Amino acid sequence: MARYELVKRSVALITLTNPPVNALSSAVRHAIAKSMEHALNDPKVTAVVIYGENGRFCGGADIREFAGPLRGPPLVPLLDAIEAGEKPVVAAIEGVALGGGFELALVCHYRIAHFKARLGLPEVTLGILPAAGGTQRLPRLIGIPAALELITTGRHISAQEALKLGIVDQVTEQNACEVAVEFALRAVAKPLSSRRVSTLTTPCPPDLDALLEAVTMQVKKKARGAMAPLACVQAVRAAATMPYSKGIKRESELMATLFNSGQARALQYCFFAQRTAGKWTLPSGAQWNNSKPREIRRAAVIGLGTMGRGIVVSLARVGISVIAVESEKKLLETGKQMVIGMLERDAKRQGVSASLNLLKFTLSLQDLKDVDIVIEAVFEDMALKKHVFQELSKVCRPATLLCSNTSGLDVDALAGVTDRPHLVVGMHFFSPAHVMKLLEVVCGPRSSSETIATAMSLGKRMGKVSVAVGNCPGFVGNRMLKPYLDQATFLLEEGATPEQIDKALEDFGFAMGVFRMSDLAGLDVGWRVRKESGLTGPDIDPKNPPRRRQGHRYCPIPDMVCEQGRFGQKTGRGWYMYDSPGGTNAKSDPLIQNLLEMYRSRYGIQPRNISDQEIIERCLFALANEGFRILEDGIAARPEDIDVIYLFGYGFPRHRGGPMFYASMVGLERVLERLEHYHQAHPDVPHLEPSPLLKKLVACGSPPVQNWREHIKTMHSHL
Ligand code: 3H9
Repeated sequence: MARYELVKRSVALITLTNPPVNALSSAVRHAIAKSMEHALNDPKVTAVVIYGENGRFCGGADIREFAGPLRGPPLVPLLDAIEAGEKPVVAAIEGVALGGGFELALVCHYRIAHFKARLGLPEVTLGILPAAGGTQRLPRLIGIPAALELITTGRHISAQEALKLGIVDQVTEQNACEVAVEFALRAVAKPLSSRRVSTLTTPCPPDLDALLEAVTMQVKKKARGAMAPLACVQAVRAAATMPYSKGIKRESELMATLFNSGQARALQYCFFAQRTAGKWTLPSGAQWNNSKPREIRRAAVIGLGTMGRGIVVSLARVGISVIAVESEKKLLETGKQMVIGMLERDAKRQGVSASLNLLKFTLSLQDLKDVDIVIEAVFEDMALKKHVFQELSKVCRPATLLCSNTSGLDVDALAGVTDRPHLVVGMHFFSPAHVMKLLEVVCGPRSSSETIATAMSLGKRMGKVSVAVGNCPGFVGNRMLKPYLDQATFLLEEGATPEQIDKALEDFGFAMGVFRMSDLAGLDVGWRVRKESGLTGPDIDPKNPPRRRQGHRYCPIPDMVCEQGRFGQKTGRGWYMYDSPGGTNAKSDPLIQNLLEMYRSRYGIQPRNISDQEIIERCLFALANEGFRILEDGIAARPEDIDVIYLFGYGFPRHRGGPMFYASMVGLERVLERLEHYHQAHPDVPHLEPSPLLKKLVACGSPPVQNWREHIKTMHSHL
C-alpha cells in the first residue's frame, strides 16, 4: 500500500501503491504512518519524498470506505504529524492530487508538480468538505477568495495555475519524483517553520464580512438546496477568524453534519453510478470489457439543425474529421457558418487555432463513401429517416456504422431498411449536443457488440457520459418524461399554475421546472409527436370526450397552447412570455392564466389548492414508477443507468441522486403507498398504477438501490 525505500543514501521515498488512483484507504493510511515513523526515526534519513505509483499522486480518501465505520488511523492526526516533523517532506505530484491527496500534499513542506498534473478539492461534489485540514490550510496558503472558489466548486486546476496561486513550489516537465528528491536534498539545511501551512496567518481582505456574505449568496443560489457548498463557506470563514486548532474543530463538526446526510450518500452514489453506467452487458455475454471498439477517424453527420451542428462540433473537438451533409444550399451555408462560429469561439477561449481543416460541408451523400461512421440527425420523421438509411446503405462502404440521433423512434426499424442491421445503433444526443454530457446509446436487437462498443467509446472520446439502453419508444429518458409531463399538466387542470409547479420542482433542486424546460426545448416537438400518435389534430373523432384519449385521461391544454402559435422561447411565448423570440427571461403571462380559468370553467373543474408536496410526489413518483417499468422491461440494465440519464440529460438535482435513488431514499414502501393513493384518486391514469417491480421490491423488504439488480435479473432484457 506504500513502498518505503532509501534513495540517494539519505532520502526516504514513500510511494503510495494502491491502484487505480492510490486512494487513502485504511491500509494506505496505516502504511504512510509506519513509513513516516520509520523515516523520522532513522538517523540516516535527512528528508522525505512522497510519491504515487503509476504516475498518480493520490485521488483522495477511499470513497468506498465511507459506507462503513472508520478503520485504521484517522487522516487528520496523521497529516498533522507529517507537517510537524523535523525533516523536510516534499510531495512529488504526478497525475492527480485530489481531495485527501491534495490535503496530503498541503502538509508536505514543499510541493513539486509535473506540468500535466491536476490538483483540486472535489469533496463538495461528494456532499462533504475537505476535512483533513483542507479548508483550514488552503486559505492560509492562497488567501480567502481563491480558496473559497476552489473549495466551494471542487474545480480541478492545472499545475501551472497551482504555481501561480502559490500552491506548488515548482512545475517540472521531467520525472516529478526525481526532481523532488533533488529538491529534498537541497531543502535539508533550510528552516521548516515557515513551511508549515497550518501555522501561517490567513491573509484576509479588509472587507472579509462583505466578501463572505456575497459568496454565501452566490453559492446558495447555485447550490439549489445542496448543503455542502454552504458548509464549505462556513469552514473557510473559520480559517479566516479562528486559530488553526479551533478552525480544524469547526471543520470536523461541519463534516460530521454533512457526512451522515442523505445528500452525501446521494452524491457518492452518483460518483459510482456515473462510472458503472459505462459498463454495459448484453444477454449474449458480450460486454464493455470483452468487446473491442473500432477506431473512428472519419465521421459524417447528416442534417445541420441544432442537433447536427452540436454533434459536428463535438466530433471535431476531439480531432475526428467530419463531413457534414445538408439537403439544401441555404441550410448548408447557415449550418456551416454556425459550426465554424462555435469552433472559433472554442478555439479563442483555449487560445489555440480552430480545427476547421477537419470539416467538409456537402450537399451530396456520395461524399460519404469512405467514412467510418455516419450519424443521422435529420428531422424526427420515420419515413424521412428510413429514406436516409436506405440511401446510406447504397452509398457507404459495407463496414460503415450507421447511427441515428433519433430521440425515440424505433432503431430496429431503421436497421431493417439497411443492408447491415448489425452495424446500426442509436446515438441519442441531448440538445445542445456540444454542451450536454449525456449520450443514450440505443442498442437494437440486431446491433452487434462491436457496434455498441464503438458508439460507447466514441461517446466517451467526445467527453460524454454514455449509457447503453434498449430500443423502445422514447428509450429511457424520453419514455420516463411522458408520465412526468402528464402529471404536471393534470395538476394544471386541477388548479395549479405553471409558476407554482415550476417553483416546487426548482425548490426540489431541478435546474428548471417542467414548464420552463418545455419552453426551452420547444413545445411544437411534443405537439407533432402527439399528432402523429393520434392524440390530437384534425383527425380526432369529434365524438371523442375531449379529456380522454385511447381509454385514458388526456390533458389537451398543451395542444391549446400550441394552437395559439406559442411554441416556447423561440417564439417569445409559451407557458411563459419572453421579452422577444429567443429570449430567456420567463415572465408570467396573464393569457395563460385566462386560458386555464376558461378551460376549468368549460369543463366544470373546481380548482383546488395543491400543495408542493403533492406536486413533487405526483411528478416524481410517476417518473420513478416508469423507471421501475423500464427496469422490468430490460430497457435499462440497472437503476444507476436511469439515474445517470436523468442527472446528465434532464437536470435532476445531483444531491438527490436521480429518480430511482430518490425513490429509495424516500422509502419504497412510502412511494408505493402514495402511488396507490394517487392511482385510486385518478384510476384513468395508468402511469400512477404502481409497477410490479416496485411491489416486488417492497415485498422483498425494500433492498438498497445497489441490490435491485438481483430482483430484476430473471426478467427479460433488451440489452
Ligand atoms: C476525500 O478525499 C475526503 C478528504 O477530504 C478527507 C476526509 C477525512 N476512492 O474516475 P475513474 C475508482 S473525498 C475510491 O474511472 P479516471 C473509481 O470508482 C475523495 N475509488 O478514472 C473507478 O473504479 P472502477 C476526494 C476511487 O482516470 C476507478 O477508481 N477525491 C476513487 O477517469 C477509476 O476511476 C475525489 O473526489 C476514490 N477516491 O479519473 C476524486 N477515485 O474502475 C475522485 C476513483 O471500479 N476520483 N476511484 O469503476 C476522480 O475524480 C477520478 O477517479 C480521477 C481519475 C480524476 C482520480
